[in-house]
Amino acid sequence: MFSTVTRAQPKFVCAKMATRITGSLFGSVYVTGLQKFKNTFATKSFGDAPRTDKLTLATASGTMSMYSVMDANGVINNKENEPTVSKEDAVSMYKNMLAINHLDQVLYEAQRQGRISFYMTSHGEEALVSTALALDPNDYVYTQYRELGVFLQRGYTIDDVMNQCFSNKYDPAKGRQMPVHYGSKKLKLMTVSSPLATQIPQAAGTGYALKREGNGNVVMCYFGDGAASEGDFHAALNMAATLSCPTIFFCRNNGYAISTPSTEQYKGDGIVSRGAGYGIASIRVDGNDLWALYNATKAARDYASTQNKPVLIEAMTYRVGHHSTSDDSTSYRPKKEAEDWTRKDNPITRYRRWLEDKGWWNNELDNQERVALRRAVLESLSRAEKCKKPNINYMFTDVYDELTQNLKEEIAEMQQLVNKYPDYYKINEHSRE
Ligand SMILES: Cc1ncc(C[n+]2csc(CCOP(=O)(O)OP(=O)(O)O)c2C)c(N)n1
Ligand SMILES: [Mg+2]
Repeated sequence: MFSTVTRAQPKFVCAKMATRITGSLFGSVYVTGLQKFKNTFATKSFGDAPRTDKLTLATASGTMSMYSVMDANGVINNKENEPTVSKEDAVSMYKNMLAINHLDQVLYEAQRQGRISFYMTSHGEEALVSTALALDPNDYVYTQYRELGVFLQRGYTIDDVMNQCFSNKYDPAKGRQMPVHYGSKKLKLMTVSSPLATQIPQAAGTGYALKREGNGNVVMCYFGDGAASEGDFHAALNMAATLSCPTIFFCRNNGYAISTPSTEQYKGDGIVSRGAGYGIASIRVDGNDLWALYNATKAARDYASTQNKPVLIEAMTYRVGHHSTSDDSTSYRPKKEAEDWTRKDNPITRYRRWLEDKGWWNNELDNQERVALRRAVLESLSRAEKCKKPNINYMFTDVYDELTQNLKEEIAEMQQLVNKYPDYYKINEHSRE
């Protein structure tokens, strides 16, 4: 379909073409469907390895199948795989997918107008909302930055998004983070951190702590195909496997890491094949198929929670937008590529067709929702923009429980300076609270 940039993992590998990994390095590994998380390794220890007199430099070959539930028209392939969720939950996911689009549009433009400093869209990866629904509210979640849908589905509001992006006095990060670095203690959503992959070992550690607590809660950790090339990814998977941590490692393989296509990112069978090397149950999923993501996450959650073991999920999707407001993707991929994905495999239209077939959605509701969302997003932006900035003293707080003597002196010095040049430092724009 895309001649210029071929992905290492063609998204829609024909079922007949897709083969299992049977290379002797891997033994026979993994998962073909729900409730079938298997992890059978030929080699448990050196002593157990079967002997051979054949000298072979083995390589794993083949492509792991991609679990899917719905076709491009939103029709369920096998009715047994259709999840049972309430109408309320099903509709809330669709509304959140639309909300992502509206927030992305408005905030992208706001950055272009110089009203916020930076933005990253989640275009094309909206189906992720269902992974949030599949978790328990008490599970812990680590994200990378392109998981706005997960935040919304867990209860992060449009106002929360705006307050964070505008770094105003209601921003929970108190103005200390770039836009899109969301976080919520209440919703157990760890704050996004800019250095790639740092969240992955943290999630392994949190999984270990949850196991010790023994409440059956798990950790969900999202990251990109590019982040999976960091050493932290490998350290985290090994740690989670050896320490038996109930952590779900969720890779959004969207075909690019800024301008680096997946074809240049790795040479194996994507990210999922790495799970086998660490002894981790793994599954590849169609990342634009909302129900496949839901089922896979639910099964992974059950497995992690009951077995106290990690799981690796690789979701195949496509980054439709530019990497960020600092990027112009037309310089490294044809514009048509993104347009084709939006037209031929759009997670929102796929899911909308399912909802309509169910009789839970229609054109009229769709139009109403879009108008309401547009208004809600614009009103929220205008409120957030008018709000005062955080108190400047927040530059010094929250590192130590109590301010140290030298920090107190620095605050006093700063106060003197800003009082002397109030216009230069625009001190009236900051809250005194
Ligand atoms: C340690 C580190 N190296 C490099 C970067 C710069 N950087 C930011 S995002 C990114 C690409 C990440 O791609 P991927 O993990 O595939 O996520 P995607 O943007 O595709 O969602 C890079 C290289 C960084 N933030 N941190
Ligand atoms: Mg990527």
